[in-house]
Amino acid sequence: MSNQHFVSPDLIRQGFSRAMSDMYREEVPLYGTLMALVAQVNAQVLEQQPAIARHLQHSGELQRLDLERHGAIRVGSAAELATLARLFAVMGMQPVGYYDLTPAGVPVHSTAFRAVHEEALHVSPFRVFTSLLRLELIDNPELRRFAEQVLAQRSIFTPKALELIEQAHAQGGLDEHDTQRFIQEALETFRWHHHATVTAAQYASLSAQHRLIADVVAFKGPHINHLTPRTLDIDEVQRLMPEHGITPKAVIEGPPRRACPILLRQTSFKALEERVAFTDQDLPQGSHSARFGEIEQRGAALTPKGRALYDRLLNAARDALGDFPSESNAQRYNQLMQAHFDEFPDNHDAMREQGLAYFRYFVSDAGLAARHQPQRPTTLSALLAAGHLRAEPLVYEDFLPVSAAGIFQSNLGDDSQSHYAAHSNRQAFETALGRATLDELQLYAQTQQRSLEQCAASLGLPAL
Ligand code: OOG
Ligand code: NI
Repeated sequence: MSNQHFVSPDLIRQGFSRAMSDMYREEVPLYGTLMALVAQVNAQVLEQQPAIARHLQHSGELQRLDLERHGAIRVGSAAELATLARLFAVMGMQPVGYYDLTPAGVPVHSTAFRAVHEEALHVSPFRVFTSLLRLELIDNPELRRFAEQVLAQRSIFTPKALELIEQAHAQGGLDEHDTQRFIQEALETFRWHHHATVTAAQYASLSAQHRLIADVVAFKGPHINHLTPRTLDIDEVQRLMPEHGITPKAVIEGPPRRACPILLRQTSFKALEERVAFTDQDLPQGSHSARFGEIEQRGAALTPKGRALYDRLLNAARDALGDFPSESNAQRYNQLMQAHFDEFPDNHDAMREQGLAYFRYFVSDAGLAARHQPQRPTTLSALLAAGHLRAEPLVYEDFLPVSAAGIFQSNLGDDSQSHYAAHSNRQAFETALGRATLDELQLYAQTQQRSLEQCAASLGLPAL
């Protein structure tokens, strides 16, 4: 069959991300408020800081900024995770990274489904942080069996979604008509359900084991629990949130504020209490909180060396605090973070020269104009110094385990600290997923390498 009528997976993802955002805004009006606030602050930053606007224009991030968001879901079984991987693959999303949340007392391990090539990311950087419940961590065998049984009985995908996933994989794509249908059907998996699949008493015992277990097991599907827009100034949005009736968590997760942002900074606000009906109730009489709001600011992707430095400084600041960051020690935590991160160079040249971050290289007009001059520079550093090449840091497309744990914790309530002796188990996760997760560092290195090769080709140089 000819594939010329297939819609590109990148456009399917773009359409799906929009449809998801529309659905969530309808379900959670506060998300609309947050989107408006983020858009307002982003416009202000672009107007007041032309250097940032220029950088985002050069790197292509400006064009994708308003489309940019991530969501999160939690599933209960290997079969659910494996089918989700096939669903996301239809939209060009692959599992990147492995995050073990058990050290932070959250009984899940996770990956992020996202596009992997810079051109695909440019069309739609939509990502979904996807967690698999580790049922083996439920220490009560009876409750564990009950949870397994309940999960085995549900199907989180509509029959038509399953059919279209199979069709897309068999044919190698979907045409326009099937794409629209696929988006609508796939959306159903992520919808909120007011009716639980267990009785009030069963919900209570699942919740007593861990609130997250109740959230995954007691409902028909893995409702999207937040959608996070990208802001250019997270401190400013955090400051303005209370004026809009939103109370953010006490500390911003991730690195401190810097002139040159790195990795990812995030803050969230508490889950909503929502009315739900248990199977022994006709009307919604119970309540459950799962859905919350979050914002993020993204910065440069770090190399293994940069990441090791980040992890060391973060751990040192947290050790010095001696406790989990919270409302009561937020100010001291911020001071400690600022002080420790003094050691992390805060300008792009130093970050590049010391090999701390990944960059993309672009040929400048001057570089092109000089390409036939015999005396022109030919090494990377000389080309940069002469202004023939420009370097832009690669934006971090992934997540951070310590931050994710903080986001989980703040939304589950502070009473839910649990301790698990279990080890991280990437292999079990990948067996459930039905494939290996991709290494994010390799993806950044490949993008950097491709940009060097393109620059070399445009300048007529053998290699850079
Ligand atoms: C996911 C929490 C992690 C992030 O941005 O790090 C997360 C969840 O609560 O399911 O969304
Ligand atoms: Ni998130």
